[in-house]
Amino acid sequence: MPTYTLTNTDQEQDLFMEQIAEAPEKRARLLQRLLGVSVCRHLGLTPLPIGFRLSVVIPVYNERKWIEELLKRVQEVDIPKEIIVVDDCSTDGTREILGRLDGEDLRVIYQTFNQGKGAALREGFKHATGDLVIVQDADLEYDPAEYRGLIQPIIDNKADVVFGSRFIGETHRVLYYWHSVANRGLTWLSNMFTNLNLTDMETCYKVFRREVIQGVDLKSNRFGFEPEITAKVARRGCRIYEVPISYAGRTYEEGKKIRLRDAFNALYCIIRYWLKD
Ligand SMILES: Nc1nc2c(ncn2[C@@H]2O[C@H](COP(=O)(O)OP(=O)(O)O)[C@@H](O)[C@H]2O)c(=O)[nH]1
Ligand SMILES: [Mg+2]
Repeated sequence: MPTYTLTNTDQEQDLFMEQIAEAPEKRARLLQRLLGVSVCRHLGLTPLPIGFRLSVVIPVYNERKWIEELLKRVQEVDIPKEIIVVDDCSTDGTREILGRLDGEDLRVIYQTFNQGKGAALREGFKHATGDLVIVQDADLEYDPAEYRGLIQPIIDNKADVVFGSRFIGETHRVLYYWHSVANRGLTWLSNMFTNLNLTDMETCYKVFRREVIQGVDLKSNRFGFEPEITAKVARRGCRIYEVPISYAGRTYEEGKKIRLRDAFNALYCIIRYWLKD
């Protein structure tokens, strides 16, 4: 590799930058030398273990408007990864878009009938082969650019599971008041039963060591997945961390699907999975 000095010609500098850009581990090492190890750790720029891979599992139901842009944003994330999309029998043209995008780093699994987010995730988790597994909704409410921060506590071997919290200080869209009340209420109730001090149980961004998520027997087919997995990782004594994330909430006109009855179902699941694994 050519050395980089201020007197290099423009072409030499471009060549150097190209070579660095092609090799993420070289880039991480160069940044460590420039900025120092502790600054890089603080910024989440520590090199990933050699051969590391993240599995991104995306449940999709009628997300024609967002799916393409979302997948582009996931693909742009500079982490070695596999993308597993589970289409839950969409009827709005999403399937056709996915059929076109299915490829090397992106696998699409088609459910034969609509079963819900939980069932789609269960199917996706079965196919995951990465070291870690992250859940990604198929809209643009959550930002894939935040994966690096989310996986860091597990990379540092401090955690087995990480929840991204929308309520501890990142940028968020100001939207439905009663949703935030319901979210806080459900998190509070879940915490009472699990004895965890989470601030956002219902968050989409949950990261697991692959052995953890493939080792639990998940039952909820719809949005009950969130309280169920929370109860199950708590019961297993997993080390859980929370990381602040941003949130660009969408409106029902923009495609939001969660309803009041899902809040009641979450309530039921909190108690059900506290009583019985
Ligand atoms: N597989 C599946 N996914 C669903 C269903 N309903 C919603 N989703 C997906 O679950 C995710 C969350 O849905 P969303 O309406 O944004 O709810 P919220 O963000 O949790 O309030 C999105 O990716 C949806 O496409 C469903 O019936 N089946
Ligand atoms: Mg959403």
